[in-house]
Amino acid sequence: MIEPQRDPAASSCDAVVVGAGFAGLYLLYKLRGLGLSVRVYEQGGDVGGTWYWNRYPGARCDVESMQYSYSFSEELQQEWEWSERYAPQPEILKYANHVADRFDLHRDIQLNTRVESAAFHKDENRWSVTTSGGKVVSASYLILATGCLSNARTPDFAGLDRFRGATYHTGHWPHADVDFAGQRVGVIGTGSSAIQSIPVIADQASHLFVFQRTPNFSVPAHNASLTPEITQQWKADYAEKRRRAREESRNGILMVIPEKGALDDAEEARRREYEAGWNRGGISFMASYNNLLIDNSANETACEFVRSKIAEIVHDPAVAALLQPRDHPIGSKRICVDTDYYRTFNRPNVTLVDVRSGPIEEILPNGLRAGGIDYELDSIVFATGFDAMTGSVAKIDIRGRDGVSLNHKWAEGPRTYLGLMSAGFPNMFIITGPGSPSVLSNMIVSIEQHVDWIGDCLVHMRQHGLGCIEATRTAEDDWVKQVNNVASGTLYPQASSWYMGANIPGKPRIFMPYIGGVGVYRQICSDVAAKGYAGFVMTGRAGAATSLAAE
Ligand code: N01
Repeated sequence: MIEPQRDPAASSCDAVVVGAGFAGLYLLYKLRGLGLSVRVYEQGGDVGGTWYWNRYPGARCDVESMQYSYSFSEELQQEWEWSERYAPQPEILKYANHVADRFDLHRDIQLNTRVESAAFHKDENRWSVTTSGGKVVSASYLILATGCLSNARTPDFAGLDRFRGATYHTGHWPHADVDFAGQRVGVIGTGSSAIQSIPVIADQASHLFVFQRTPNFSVPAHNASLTPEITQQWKADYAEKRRRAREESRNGILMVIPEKGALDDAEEARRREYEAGWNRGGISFMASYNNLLIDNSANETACEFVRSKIAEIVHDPAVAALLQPRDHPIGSKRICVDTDYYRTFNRPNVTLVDVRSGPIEEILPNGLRAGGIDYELDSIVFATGFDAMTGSVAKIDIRGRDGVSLNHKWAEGPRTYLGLMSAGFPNMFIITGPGSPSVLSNMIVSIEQHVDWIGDCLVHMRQHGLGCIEATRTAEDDWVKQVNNVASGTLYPQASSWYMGANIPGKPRIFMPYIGGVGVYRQICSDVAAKGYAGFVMTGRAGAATSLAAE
């Protein structure tokens, strides 16, 4: 393939960052602090990424607020006040905006602008980046901060364009208020987004039909206001708590995991343990024992407990049976965290429709047909998920060394070294990319680790007068093997999940995130750096960056 020519008139900077979510914001802060000129392009109308798009009713984070926040600035973490144990979407978006204002980030962020393509020029060690406005920018580094769950996916239902009512996707929710009062609403899907929105929509709609193909395990959030005492407990010891979450936890979230497995306890004691986890609320339910994600028999005890809870809560035994997951180990798909999800099915205005036994056949002008039955609907909410981890990267036409396309290279599944770089794509970094803990962790912890590592790496290159870094094929092959090996020792690959790419027809089935834990992963990355960036080749002279020309 022929390498495209660089436009000599293109404006220049040291780094182009794609995306102004939590990763893009911290990247800009960090790299600017290192003296680099940075341009951030964001397709949305504001900063915040996930929290800009996912503004569906009931949207909130399933990681507790005191932990789902940046740790890079002591002043920031001391001054910001979270209102609830699990922050609602508007508050997280406000936080993202606060960070952008507080650190004067807006001036280097261009909103409403997609990066359409990027091509590497090996003679100059620079990327040419083309935006949706047709502008071409030249940069030494291209950093993809595009998010793991940012490419919302609506299945290709027949008749979709004929529907006369309103349609919504939870991951692409409108910014104007949506009022379902008096409407017959259909929600398709029962993942985390649906499970959060269904109780709220049921409160508004005259009737809600939930179209479920696969039931999911969900545990109660027990959300509540954050008292000043709890906030203070965190803030008094924030640095140490953050350190432990970063270095000692598996998923970047502080939780206590007992040193025993589920089968080490007799039945009654086990039930008490699960009951305590259920009453505590949130994803720490999976920390009730240390072997729930590696031992099928142990896992089944937790599955059975949650199924028994569903049977207790849901009055109609047939509906309860439909809501009880039986096709995957609990936690092998992201466990959901809800407020009143199962109870919602006791409402007279809510109907659960099993589209496993009677699939959705087509969308009709006034509703949809599933299993031969017509359901009249005024609005349809697609809670049908995302082309996860690779979807947003794939939308950019990225050409690396010798014009090779990243989509071509990743056709059989993503290949990276440490989830940070892909061989053949020099000077291109991915934040929380496939092959890193990313979606299996507290995203902000993983984002900060990647940004800090990249910052150190670029300083190292500057100090040594180097202009080009690239992962070697050997290091990448070894890492891909390691990622697969670690995953195969767990129950995760047993589920048809978006972690495996299983929700996208034709997508290769590969377990994409690194499951060894954030502490272990951080150590591996630090060791690589300490060994002179082992597995990377650093060459070349730094391409001279000029400051951005006026745009
Ligand atoms: O998407 P999903 P999501 N016909 O892919 C169904 C994070 N998140 O947006 O399982 C009928 O989980 C599909 O059914 P099936 C979190 O990491 C976090 O809910 O494929 N149904 C499934 O039920 C989460 O895991 C938070 O059989 C169809 C649903 O659509 C991730 O985002 C909140 C269908 C998709 O579920 C994604 O969650 C929200 C079809 N043709 C999200 N196609 C918090 O922090 C798909 N489905 C709390």
